[in-house]
Amino acid sequence: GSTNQPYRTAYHFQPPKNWMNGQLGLFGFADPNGPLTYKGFYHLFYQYNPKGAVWGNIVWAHSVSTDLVNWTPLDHAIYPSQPSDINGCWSGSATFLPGGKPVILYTGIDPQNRQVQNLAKPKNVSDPLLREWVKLPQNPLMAPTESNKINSSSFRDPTTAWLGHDGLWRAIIGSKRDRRGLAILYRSKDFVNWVKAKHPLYSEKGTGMWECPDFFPASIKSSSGVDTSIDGPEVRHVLKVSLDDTKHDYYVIGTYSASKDKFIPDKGFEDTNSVLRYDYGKFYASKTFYDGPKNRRILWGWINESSSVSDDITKGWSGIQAIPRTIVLHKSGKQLVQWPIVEIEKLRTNQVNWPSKVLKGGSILHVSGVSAAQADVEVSFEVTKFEKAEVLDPSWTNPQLLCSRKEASVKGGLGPFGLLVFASVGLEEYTAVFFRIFKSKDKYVVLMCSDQSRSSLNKNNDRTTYGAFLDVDPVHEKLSLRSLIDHSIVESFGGEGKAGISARVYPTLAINDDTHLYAFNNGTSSVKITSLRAWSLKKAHIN
Ligand code: DQQ
Repeated sequence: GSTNQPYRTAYHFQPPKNWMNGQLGLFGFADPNGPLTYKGFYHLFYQYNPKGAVWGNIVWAHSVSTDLVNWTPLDHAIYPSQPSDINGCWSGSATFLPGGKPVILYTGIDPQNRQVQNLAKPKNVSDPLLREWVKLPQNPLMAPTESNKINSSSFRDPTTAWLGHDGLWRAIIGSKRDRRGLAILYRSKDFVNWVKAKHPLYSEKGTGMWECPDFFPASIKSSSGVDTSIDGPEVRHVLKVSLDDTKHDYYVIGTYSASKDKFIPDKGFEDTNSVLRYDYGKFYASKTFYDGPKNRRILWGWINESSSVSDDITKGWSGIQAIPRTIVLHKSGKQLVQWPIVEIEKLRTNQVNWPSKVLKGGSILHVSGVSAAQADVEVSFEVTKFEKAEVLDPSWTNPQLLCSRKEASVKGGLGPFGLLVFASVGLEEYTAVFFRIFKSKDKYVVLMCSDQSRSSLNKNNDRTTYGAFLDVDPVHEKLSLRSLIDHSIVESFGGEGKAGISARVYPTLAINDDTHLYAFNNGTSSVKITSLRAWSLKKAHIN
């Protein structure tokens, strides 16, 4: 219940408790694997430890949904059963074969602890729940050998495959050689016999191991999603990798050269410092899938805890999934834009609607009428007094460092202004999600921060502050912020989805009904709230 489990979420995906093994609901889970839609159901498979709240004993757990909000658990879909996966069933992806039959490529850990790639097929394709999966006797289909020089402890997480005009399927697998991250490319005519290509699809020196790569097209014309095999002048391609070293997901936009079977990043992305992130807080091992019936591409990401391992074991669970996000290419072609799936809005209730109001420098306004531990807030700001903006020092290139240097408590000219979420009534605890506007040579720069430094009186949590630069021109555009708040998580979107920041927090006072929400401005000059809408969110039925 919510009294002894104040951090359990109400509408984020979490696995069912495993009471059967007699432990106190111990489980842990991670990467979303092979999400797909089939015969009216969404399927989420995820890395799951049936035996504890820490990583280990990995199987593919399985839940289904008709709306991506409410979820029903099923039996584990894939678990160790043959030599090629006897030591673990790690991440992978689903692909639809012609005729609409799904198959799963996943990494297995073999008796020598080598990482190899396996194929599983539904036992019964007429079962919309896809409950049982059978593994190919030919597994593994891809393995490290003496001659292919693949590093057997760095060869994992096959992507959804795409079909070329030559009739060959392609999939990439994350890897590294020394410190060079690799997207190793394999091709196949029949999805069973896979041949390694001479060159990787893409590689980058100095980046370390690439986990959970994702490679997909995005339309330059519309906000509709496109299926993974679509190619041509109307799409750009996106390559995402999860860097094992930093535990962040990075993406690059570019061109897929089908003739060379290579990915060529756009100008501006060549430099490793210019790559973008889906989320500048906690968000890892993410994966997209094409939702055909709704014609959109959806991004799933795993968000782990910021609490100590012993706290995770005490509460008996670890890890949640971010709210699925629709992703589209921004019209500039320079970045992706993401937004929580529209279905989450059906949980909204008790709308609060503010008329436009001035938020004076130094003020804090209570947003009353919502259950602030379980809420959705959208706020837009208008800024006029640009002469008050602080000058951006050219050495301030790292937004996360800048946010931690200039936390919410540090008074500025234009900002900090934004929301205090998970706030206790005496403000002993709060998490601040806010903007600051700086003046640089010829433009204004918007910094977006999520400051966890005062989030909990329990200092035993990771309270790192996160930040991102937001590509919004505050002179001509409104500055918007949306935050999804759910007991121990706040997922924030700035600039209508141009930047996301997700944070896990564990307040001790600001829990359940003692949680409050405020709008604040700790700058010297006032800003205007042009609109603020907030809702309580109902609990979803999850597992
Ligand atoms: N988690 C899986 C791996 C993957 C990693 C193992 C990413 O396949 O590389 O549980 O979090």
